[in-house]
Amino acid sequence: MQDLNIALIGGGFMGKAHSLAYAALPMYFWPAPARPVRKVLVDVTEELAATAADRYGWERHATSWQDVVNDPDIDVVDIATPNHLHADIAIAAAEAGKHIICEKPLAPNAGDAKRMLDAVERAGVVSAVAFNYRRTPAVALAKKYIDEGAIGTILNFRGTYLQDWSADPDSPLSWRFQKKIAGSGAVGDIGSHVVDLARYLVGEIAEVNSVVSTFIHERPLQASGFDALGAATKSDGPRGAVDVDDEAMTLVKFRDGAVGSIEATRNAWGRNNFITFEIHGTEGSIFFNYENRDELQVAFKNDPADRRGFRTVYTGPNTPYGEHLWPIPALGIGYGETKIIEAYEFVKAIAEGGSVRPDFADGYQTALVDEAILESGQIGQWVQVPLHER
Ligand code: NAI
Ligand code: SOE
Repeated sequence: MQDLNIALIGGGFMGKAHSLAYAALPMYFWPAPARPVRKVLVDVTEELAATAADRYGWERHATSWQDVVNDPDIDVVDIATPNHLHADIAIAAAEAGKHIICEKPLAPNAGDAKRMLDAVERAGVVSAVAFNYRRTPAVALAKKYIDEGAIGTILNFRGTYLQDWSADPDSPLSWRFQKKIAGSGAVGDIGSHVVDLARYLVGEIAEVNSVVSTFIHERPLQASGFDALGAATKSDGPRGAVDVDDEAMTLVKFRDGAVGSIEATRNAWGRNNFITFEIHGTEGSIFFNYENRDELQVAFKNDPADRRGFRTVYTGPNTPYGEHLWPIPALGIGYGETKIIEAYEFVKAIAEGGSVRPDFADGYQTALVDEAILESGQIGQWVQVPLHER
């Protein structure tokens, strides 16, 4: 089995998730397409890098991503830093001939995303953007039903991503609330996941009409660089300005005629990781809620009239990826499994000399949709989304 030497840049929340995925990949997918070797983890200080490398099982640690992406021993660069660093790291890694997986959003803006796409295309390396919710088995099952025509022609997509980790104005001004680092707020951070699901399940978005709001205008300054996701609230001390959105409601028109809506907010008390979609087709409907991620709800027009209605299908060994996961439906799929499947698809593409979706072209197209949402929010009108032809 071929070894793939990985360099992970960023040892925070996603550093942990990606480390887990590389360690677990061969336990789930056996024989593995290649064996990911956790070679080097990079973070900003010696202490952060050493601790994360030790905790997450990396052979060594470093504090300069520049040195690491040029290391001939490294095959893959995995970018798990805040958004403003994605472009510089990815472009340098592509120029050094490394395969790249980059966390979402691909970049803080579409211009940077395009530069990243150009770099990987020039270098001919495999690229992936980490929209991992596509990898939830129930979402893959929804895609299978749609591709098989089980719900007919899609008419309507209604998607949400609702969270409350930052609904408290006393939660800190982490990098996610700073435009120069994040690019945008709820739009790029969580709305982008729903845009990815909409593109995956329905197709390309042609136009958007959005209301984009910021309800919490300032937050307590925080000392450390990583984002504790609302965990370190502080009611006294200096505050700084939030210069990104925290809520966006969007009407969408898809290129093939379907319509829909996408809602993203960080102010939804009681909602945690409330990623949902309901899709209506001419032959039936599908509903998914990530908070119950083992389940897909389906309703079919051709069911007998006295039995028609939503029913629940639990994912398991007979649904996508199931043979590699757990032997009985509803044992429980978690966030970790979505990342393991994501890592598997990426590693398989490298081992087979192929490609994987979502790739940097997908990340760029999603960034174009995000940018149109932000522009529509500013001008209060429908905005057309440019289409990047693959
Ligand atoms: P975090 O704040 O938990 O961790 C970021 C890490 O990057 C920190 O350890 C920080 O010290 C490190 N870092 C910062 N500058 C660096 C540099 N120059 N070199 C090396 N390391 C550096 O952030 P989190 O939540 O892990 O987010 C990272 C990325 O992952 C973001 O792009 C975010 O949008 C994305 N993300 C994606 C998720 C998903 O579900 N796909 C979930 C959470 C985050
Ligand atoms: C915070 O909103 C966050 O960590 C996002 O950055 C991730 O993309 C999402 O999947 C979980 O929530």
